[in-house]
Parts: sequence; C-alpha cells; structure tokens
Amino acid sequence: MDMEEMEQTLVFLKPDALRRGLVGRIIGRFERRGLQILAMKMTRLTEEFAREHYAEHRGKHFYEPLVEYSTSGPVIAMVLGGKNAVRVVREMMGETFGSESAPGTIRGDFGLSDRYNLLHGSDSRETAREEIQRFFDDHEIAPMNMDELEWIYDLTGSEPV
Ligand code: 3AN
Repeated sequence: MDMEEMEQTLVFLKPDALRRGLVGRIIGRFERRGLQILAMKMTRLTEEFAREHYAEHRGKHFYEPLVEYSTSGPVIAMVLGGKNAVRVVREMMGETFGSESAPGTIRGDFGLSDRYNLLHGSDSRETAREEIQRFFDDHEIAPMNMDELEWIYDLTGSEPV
C-alpha cells in the first residue's frame, strides 16, 4: 500500500475544552471518523511555546489575548493519522469561531465564542510536520495500526480507497 496517502496532523484541545469537560466527546469524534491516535499528551504550553506556535499572528490585535488564552490551563495535544487527515480534521473543526461554524462541526456544536474556540488543527501538510515536531519526539509517535486500517479503507489495491 502507498503510505504516502496517509497523512498526519497535529491537534490540540485548548484549555476551554478541558475546563468544560468536552475532551472525550471531541476525541471520540476523531476516533469514530476512523482517524488513528498516533500520539497524545496532556501538557501546558509555556508562553514562549505559544508565541512560537502562533508566530504568524504576531502584531495582530488578537495575538496577546490568544497567547494568554492558550497558556491559561492544560491542553491535550495529539497526532492523528489517516487519509487526507489535515483537511478532514479542519472540516470537522468548523470555522475559526463557534459563532460562525455549521452544526455538525466541533466548534459549531460545542461553542459560540469568538475567542474560546476549543481546539487547534494544522492547516497544511507542511505546517503539520512542523507542529508535530514542536510537540512530540519521534519515538512518542506510533506507526499506523495496519490491522485496524483494513476495516476503514479498501486496501486491496495499490493505494487505500
Ligand atoms: P484556526 O484555528 O481556524 O486555524 P487561525 O490559524 O487562522 O485559525 O488562527 C489561529 C487562532 O487565532 C485561532 N484559533 C483563533 O483563536 C485566533 N484568531 C484567528 N483569527 C482571529 C480573529 N480575527 N480574531 C480573534 N482571534 C483570531
């Protein structure tokens, strides 16, 4: 099978998701979709780490509150793997804010805030690679579970369908 088809993406559940007791329900959605959890840890972002993670927003009006919010409590970071994982996770998340997100998406079902938006997901394959490295050491990331994969995709051909 062509494993190039299988993407990895970095998700972290933000402090509001933990405070509101939504962790299991959010992670359950990813599992149900067929995405595999390849790494996971609860941690707390340092200010320096958050500033680096959100560096592209430096100078914008929401940058300081965003750093404050994302460091205000523990987060749960994970690597998810699956076909088109980056795009699939972004679609499952919804728009940037709950107030603008469609029902059926995570933000659209669990939030209304224009700041507390529950989770982060990488926005491209390249960003995912960088973010995964920032959060995890290589040895912390499990390979895809192939036994499970054959019930999620048709693996009889040269690539997963
Ligand atoms: P997303 O989380 O949907 O990928 P990004 O990557 O554009 O959104 O922005 C990163 C974070 O910055 C968002 N999760 C949100 O918390 C915050 N943010 C983005 N745009 C705005 C904005 N216009 N006003 C306030 N906060 C914002």
